[in-house]
Amino acid sequence: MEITRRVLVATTCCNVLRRASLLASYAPIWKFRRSKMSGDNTSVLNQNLSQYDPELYALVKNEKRRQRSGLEMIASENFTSLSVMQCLGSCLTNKYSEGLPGQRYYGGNEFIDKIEVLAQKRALETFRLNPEEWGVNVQPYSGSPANFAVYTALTEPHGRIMGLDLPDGGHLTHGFMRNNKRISATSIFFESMPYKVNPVTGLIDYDKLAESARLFRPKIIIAGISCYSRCLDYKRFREIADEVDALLFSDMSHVSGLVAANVIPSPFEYSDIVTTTTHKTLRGPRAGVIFFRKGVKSVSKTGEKMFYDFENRINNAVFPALQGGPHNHQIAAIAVTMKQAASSQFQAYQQQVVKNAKALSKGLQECGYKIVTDGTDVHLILVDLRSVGLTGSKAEFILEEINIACNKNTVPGDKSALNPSGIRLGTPALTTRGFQEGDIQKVVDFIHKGLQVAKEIQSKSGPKVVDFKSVALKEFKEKIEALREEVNQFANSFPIPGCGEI
Ligand code: DSN
Repeated sequence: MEITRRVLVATTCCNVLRRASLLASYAPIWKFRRSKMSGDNTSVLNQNLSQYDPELYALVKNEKRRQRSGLEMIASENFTSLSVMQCLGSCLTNKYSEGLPGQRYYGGNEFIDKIEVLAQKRALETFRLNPEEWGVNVQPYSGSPANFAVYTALTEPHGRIMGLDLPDGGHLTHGFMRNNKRISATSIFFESMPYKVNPVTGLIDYDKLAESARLFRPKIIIAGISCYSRCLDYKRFREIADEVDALLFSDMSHVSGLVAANVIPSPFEYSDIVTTTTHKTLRGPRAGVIFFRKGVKSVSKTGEKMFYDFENRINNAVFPALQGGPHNHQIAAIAVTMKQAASSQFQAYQQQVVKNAKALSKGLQECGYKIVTDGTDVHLILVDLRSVGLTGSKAEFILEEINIACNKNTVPGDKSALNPSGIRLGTPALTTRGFQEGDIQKVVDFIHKGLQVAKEIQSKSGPKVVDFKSVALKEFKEKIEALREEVNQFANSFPIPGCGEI
């Protein structure tokens, strides 16, 4: 017995020793694998961007410097928060989760499901929607895929859609085509007939829209803008849609932050479907969201209930029809954004965005510039430069030279989209940095000084943009540099949120 026990102990010890020496012989391989694959701080995969790729790091740093030392006035841009950026740079980017929460095609989605459900819940709460009446899909990669999913879901190929024409302030994805050339996929795959603004007032001509809709009989009417400074009349859109038996689809991308904060009228009361990007006034990640009506649509005289059938159609259009795996880092960032957008600070921010846009409009009018529609209700203005003999391209160029970022834009009545007569200016990004009306007056001064220089240059160069740029860079270099320095100093005195290490 004793012998047997000794033999057993000896054998076990031998086995342990043999295993230990075997393990020891593998150790270098493991070490190599660990350092190669993960976990080890010396591994390439764990290096900071600054260490691993100084070339790219320097470019990102330069972009950060540009954002901080300039005045960001592109109406569709904003500075998002640190929490949003942390979601975007998180491990969530590693995960595949095709399908919807609870019905995925991949395992390991316990937490991803919770994140997506949280984003959905908060999205509905932020826009004060009853979950019995509205559903939401938070998976679209951005605004264009969201809008394309809506058409895919709600109409057949070549189905008819009507949106505001791009040169009149609409968006590419509202069916843009030009001179019989189909530019946007939304006009390639669907039949598009645009509606217009009144060329004198710059306001949407709802009577003409109604007239065209009666003839065209669209399946979908789109209430949405990319450059329009007045609130949309959603009630009127609904009446027109009902008259021709069309669906009303509102794309509130530009104004969704203002809607969340209850600063302008909401499209939800009158719309069947609402989309938004989440990175404009809403100040979140670059992503898209689709809201759709659900539940009881109507009850017949005999008490029979009719139900909306958008939910499956929209969800299936997003995945599997158009997209693959959702971008879970974006979805988490949407959840954070919706939490922020429901706060009282966010409401105060949006009120200031509009106050600043009004101050910008008034200040430029006082300097002699014509503002389309004579003002604004929202976060942007459209400056008609015909009043001062300049074009949008020249203004955009000179303002960029002095570190004010904006974009050239068509104004009502423009013949060419390639040589537009206006610039679009927005206040969301500046307001995020803490600008108030007094600061906006300073911005007005900079813009006016820049455009005065542009006029001087033009009087020497003549009308061609190429000559204008050449004269500007050769003969007005010092004047431009001095003005740029003033802008830099002013801009640098305001903080930018959301920028971590880089
Ligand atoms: N490109 C955006 C804008 O500037 O309005 C819309 O997608």
